[in-house]
Amino acid sequence: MSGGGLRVESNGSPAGAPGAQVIILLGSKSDREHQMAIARGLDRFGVTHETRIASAHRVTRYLLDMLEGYERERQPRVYITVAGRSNALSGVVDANTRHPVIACPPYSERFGGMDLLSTVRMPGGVAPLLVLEPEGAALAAAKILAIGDPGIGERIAAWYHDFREQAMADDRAIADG
Ligand code: RP5
Repeated sequence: MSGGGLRVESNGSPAGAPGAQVIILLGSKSDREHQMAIARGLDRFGVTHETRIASAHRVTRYLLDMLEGYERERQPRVYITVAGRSNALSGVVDANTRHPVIACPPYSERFGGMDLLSTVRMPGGVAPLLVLEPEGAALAAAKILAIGDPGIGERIAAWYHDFREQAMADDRAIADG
């Protein structure tokens, strides 16, 4: 366990490039529901994933130690960061890794949805991608890892095939009354 953190899930899937992996990083265990939707999306494409909890505000040093441990490893990785309210996590992780970071903050309608602004603007040299839907974040991460892993790419292509078939079937069903 890198950094000695609480590891809440690892699907241990054998699929994917040797070692290709998504790390889902949560700011709090209260982000678990969002995390589960991301995990389901990654499972759909056979992408190995692991979940950790490390708030950038509350346990900064702990988070940096955790990232340092991951950075020492050579495997292809994408981070998906999930933190609400004031999202320091996505920017701090992005500034401390060579891997792509996808920010996927949990839904919040409080304060007119203002929390989202903390993920939209970043300082120079800090560039987490932003995907708001958990299934979309999983798909984006899978596509990034598919660059080095044709198996993931094939599963994505198969999923798109079924997705389009369903969309056309919906049209036929409504046209046939
Ligand atoms: C952030 O604020 C968490 O990532 C979560 O989305 C939200 C609420 O956190 P807690 O109330 O569980 O600390 O810190």
